[in-house]
Amino acid sequence: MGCCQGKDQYESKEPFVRKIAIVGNSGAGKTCLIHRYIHDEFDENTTQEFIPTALKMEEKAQSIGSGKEVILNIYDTGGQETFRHLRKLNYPKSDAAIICFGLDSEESLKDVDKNWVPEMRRICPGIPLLLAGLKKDLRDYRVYSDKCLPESSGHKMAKKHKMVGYIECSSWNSENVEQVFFKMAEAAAKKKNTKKVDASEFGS
Ligand SMILES: Nc1nc2c(ncn2[C@@H]2O[C@H](COP(=O)(O)OP(=O)(O)OP(=O)(O)O)[C@@H](O)[C@H]2O)c(=O)[nH]1
Ligand SMILES: [Mg+2]
Repeated sequence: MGCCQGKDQYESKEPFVRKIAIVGNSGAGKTCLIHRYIHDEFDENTTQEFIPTALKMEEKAQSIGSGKEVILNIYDTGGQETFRHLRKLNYPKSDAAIICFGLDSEESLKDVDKNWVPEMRRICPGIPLLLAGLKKDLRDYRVYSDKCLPESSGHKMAKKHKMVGYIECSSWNSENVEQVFFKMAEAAAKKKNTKKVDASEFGS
């Protein structure tokens, strides 16, 4: 076995690469989550004008403890229906996925159940999925707090789909953002022999 594969790779101190897909409804806050993680700042441009993503890749080395590092190739996929085909072309070879919803949007949580988990499970069977509830800061504002989903609904959804966990975070104030990627990197690093599926099998 080569130095960059399977058990040897996870146990070695050398950094290795994992492809992480970030999926969820348009407007859930995926691009802001990645921007906060990579640049440690809130993406202020998004407050002036909402710019939907098509597809974007960012890279960052994430420590997973005991001196080990994983290079995360983070694929930001646009949640809009227009980008459905582009998303599906990009999913294969993902080692793990963060499925996102906005804590202020019940519809975005319903779509985790209806669209995002089934889509990922079908195209990337067996990869670890982490559920992330975004915009946690909105709970601190009285005008939004009543509208925000309770923490229990995220835990319930993660349990239903046997995801590796549920984390609520805020790209606005950075709460728990690092934890989301730490948890995902850890799970992706442990995952071996992911079944790779060719995108051409899935049509549009
Ligand atoms: N209050 C608050 N607003 C946020 C947060 N994250 C994102 N937003 C806002 O939510 C909106 C959508 O954010 P994006 O990150 O662009 O959403 P997206 O999921 O990437 O959307 P698509 O690219 O279309 O799939 C923007 O107006 C952001 O400013 C957050 O943590 N807190
Ligand atoms: Mg985006």
